[in-house]
Amino acid sequence: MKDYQCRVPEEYYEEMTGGGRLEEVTYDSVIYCGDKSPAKKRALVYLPAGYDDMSVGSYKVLYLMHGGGGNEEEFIYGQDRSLSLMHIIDHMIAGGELEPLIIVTPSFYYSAEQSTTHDITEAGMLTKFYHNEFRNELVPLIDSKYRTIPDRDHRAFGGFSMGSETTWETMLNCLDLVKNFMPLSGDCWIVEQKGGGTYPEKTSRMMKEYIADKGFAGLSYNVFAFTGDQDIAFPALDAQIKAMSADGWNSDADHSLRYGTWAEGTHCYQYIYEYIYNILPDVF
Ligand code: FER
Repeated sequence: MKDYQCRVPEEYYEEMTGGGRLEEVTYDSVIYCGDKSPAKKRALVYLPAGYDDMSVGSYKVLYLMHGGGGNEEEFIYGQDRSLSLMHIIDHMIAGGELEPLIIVTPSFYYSAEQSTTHDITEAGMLTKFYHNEFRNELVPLIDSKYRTIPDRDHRAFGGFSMGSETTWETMLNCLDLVKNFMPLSGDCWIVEQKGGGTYPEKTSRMMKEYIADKGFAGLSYNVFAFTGDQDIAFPALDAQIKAMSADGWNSDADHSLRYGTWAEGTHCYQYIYEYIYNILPDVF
């Protein structure tokens, strides 16, 4: 079995000639986590090399959510604005390690104009509500504006830290829209803040009940979680995944929960990129 411990090759961090390009989309949404007042939202869209060649066809879409205090640019640009993730993805596609795909990086914060102060309780509320915008505004916009394959098998949602919490909430609420999930370094807060760690069995049970209540019980899923053993989210995510595994979440090819850890990985994008390099080819 693959152990998903390969390092991103050094040269993958360098810009590649003939790589993909970035666009941005802006759209009207509302403050779902509040008074439903209007909100202007923004997302970056990575289009792979060859996208402009109309004969190539349609693409899978990966949605990636940033962590607490971040914004829609953070995942792709990196905190140092070096565009590392875009370069890595370009190289992976060029090397045949990854099928071309579209990547969309939205934000769970209120609006594109508002600067964010990182309050973890507030972030926890926003991540819980984000799925509304995903379903009502973002997915319809992306599927109408770009040549996507608009079905659940060809959509994935992943995120880092509070974006991982968003990933779990998206799974619970939008399993009809998305089959594939990549929660990285963050547990599910359905019970309480960091409840995947404090109440792992209850978290697993409540997630199952929630999915059943939504009428999603029979749907297939493919979850690939990853974190580092020195990550502040390790205790919570590790406990949650172990409880989910014991609870039958990884039962067959159509109900798959995979999990990996990285020695000495801490809570930062540098390691998140290593995880994505290793697991993304197997996420769809
Ligand atoms: C976690 C540990 C930390 C987690 C999120 C965080 C969603 C976020 C910390 C921060 O944003 O400061 O298990 O899971």
